[in-house]
Amino acid sequence: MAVSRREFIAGSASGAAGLVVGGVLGKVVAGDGDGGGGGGGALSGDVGSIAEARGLTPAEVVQAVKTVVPPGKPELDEFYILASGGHSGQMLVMGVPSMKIKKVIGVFTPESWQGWGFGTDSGDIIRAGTTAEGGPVSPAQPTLTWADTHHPAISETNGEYDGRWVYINDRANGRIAMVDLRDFKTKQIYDIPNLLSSHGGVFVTPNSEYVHISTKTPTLIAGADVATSLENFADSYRGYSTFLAIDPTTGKFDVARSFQVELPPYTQDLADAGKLVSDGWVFINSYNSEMSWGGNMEGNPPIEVGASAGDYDYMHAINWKKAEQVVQSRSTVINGMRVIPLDVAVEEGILYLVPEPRSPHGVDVSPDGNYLCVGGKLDPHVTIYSFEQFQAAVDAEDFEDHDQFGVPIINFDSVVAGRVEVGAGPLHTQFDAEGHGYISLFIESAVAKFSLGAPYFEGDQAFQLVDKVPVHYNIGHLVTMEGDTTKPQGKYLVALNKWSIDRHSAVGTLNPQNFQLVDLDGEAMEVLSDTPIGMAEPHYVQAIRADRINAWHVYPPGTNPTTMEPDSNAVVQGEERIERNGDQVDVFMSLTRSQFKPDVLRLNKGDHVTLHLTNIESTPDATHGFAIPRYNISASLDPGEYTRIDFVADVEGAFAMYCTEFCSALHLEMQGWILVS
Ligand code: CUK
Ligand code: CUA
Repeated sequence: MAVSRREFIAGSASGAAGLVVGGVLGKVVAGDGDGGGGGGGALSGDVGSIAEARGLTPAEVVQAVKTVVPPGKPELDEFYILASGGHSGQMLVMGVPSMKIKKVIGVFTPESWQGWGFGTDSGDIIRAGTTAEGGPVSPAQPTLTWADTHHPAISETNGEYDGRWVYINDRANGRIAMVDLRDFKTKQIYDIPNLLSSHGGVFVTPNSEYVHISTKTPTLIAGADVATSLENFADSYRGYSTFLAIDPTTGKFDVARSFQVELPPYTQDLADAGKLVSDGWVFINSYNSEMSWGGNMEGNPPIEVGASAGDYDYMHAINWKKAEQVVQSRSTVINGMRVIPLDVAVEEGILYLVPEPRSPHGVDVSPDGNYLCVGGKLDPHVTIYSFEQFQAAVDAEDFEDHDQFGVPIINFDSVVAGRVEVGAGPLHTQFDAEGHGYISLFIESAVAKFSLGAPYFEGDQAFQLVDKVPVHYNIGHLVTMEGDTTKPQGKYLVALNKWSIDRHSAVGTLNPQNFQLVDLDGEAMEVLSDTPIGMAEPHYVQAIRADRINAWHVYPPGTNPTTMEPDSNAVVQGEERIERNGDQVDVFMSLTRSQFKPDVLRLNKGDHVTLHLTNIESTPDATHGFAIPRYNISASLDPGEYTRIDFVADVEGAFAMYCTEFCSALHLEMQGWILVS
């Protein structure tokens, strides 16, 4: 609702709006305010006139002031969020509170503007992510070039984000990638053995010992009869919890030190690492403990019905510190990965099940490590378990039963610390430093704030619904700033909404996802802004304090981003050359403003060509592109960067190579000729 300038100023006398408007608008222009009403008026004058002309309320002006990052003040974005790019296969980098997208990182999918996967050695990273044993691929399409990224996980030191690396999974194909936050580029993609798909089981342990990733739909066991496997589900399928060891210097996966724990063939879903008191454990939700497999045209209920038949599913609690020792002596190797069999995991006290209300989705561990908050999609409560009670129940063997695979089921009543009725369709929980949880309510389209128990809140203050704010619409994940670490920062919350009817300008029959920024500092939660995400469907995001990121501005001269080391084939100015050896041609080329050197390549048809390209600039942002028309080759080299391109000159003609970045006044002249004759 728009207000007149007079109302605007009068109405702003109370609350934060009054402070800002009163202060900033000290010099309100005299006049009756008729001049600017409606659209199309020139936006001049003071804040009040402009707000009036644009039909903004005082509250909306305050919201804008809280989120604006004016030109030249990037430091006002106090946080980065690293968001999955959904089925684009990429990752997004955004700022908070501006909510502006700063970068799209090419991960699993070729991304032409970055030269990611278009002829450079980055293609080797994408190809390597397709070829692990156990990763079924079509001989006709040996390289997977799409993915469904879901859950980013930032590396941690002592339970806090350390800003070094971020991992992200491919829900579709059960793969994982590692991105280095020095240059925000992907370094490794790994196709995990025994995982056909994955979902939310991605997180890093508190000192980045491991990144965890688990199966979503369970995997067919080698040797099981495919045709009858669904009817014999319990014997034919298994889940796997994977602990991928992280190399402490490079952040890459150390497969030799990695291992898996075999799980029952339920559908393992979201997961989180224990921390502080619960460090050494991980917790994984599951649904479909009914092992329903569909067959709705074969006389069976659809999976959605079959998987919701029971009243409870099971949270899996895995003692990874114990598993790390047991794997040395009691594992089998399946498809190149050490696996602790299910019966060994039970015998050794590595795996326990905890009943949880049916169709659970998120499990999130509180900053002190003691509370495990579970949202059940079909239950209006958040169920809050205590790790200390869980530990006592394990020690006392306080089991209510065992499942059909022999896994002990902890007595539900012994481990529940509290339940809070929060609303319809609770999914994921994040935290602040004061002992509140914030849970997304998918069906209700809202965020509910609730209190945890001791040491944060005691007596009738504990486990209470505190506040609720509507969001638009159908919220999935949400994130508070560093809200899944031991040191949450509070301040803001971002709601990741799946639907956005009437929230953005019409862009055809598919609406964008809608990120909403929520202010957590006031008495009540308040939505500050809507941001359309013009690609795919981000699932999870993590938010990290900007001052924890130590990104490079330029590469040390000749750096190969795939190794982050200077490359022996990089050139310095004056050493550019072409070396021919039979039909192998090596070109050592420099790129600088505004020329390629050499700028003419004379090739014979059929030559095997290796281009060693080095951007010899040291000026930040002096990036050059390198593209060859019709050869499907595109590279992008940041200052100091080396990259390699291999191709066969199998098409005759004159091809005009050019730079794809407008790098200088003579950028258009940054071109050259490749003659294939
Ligand atoms: S999931 Cu819960 S809303 Cu992939 Cu983490 Cu999307
Ligand atoms: Cu280099 Cu344009």
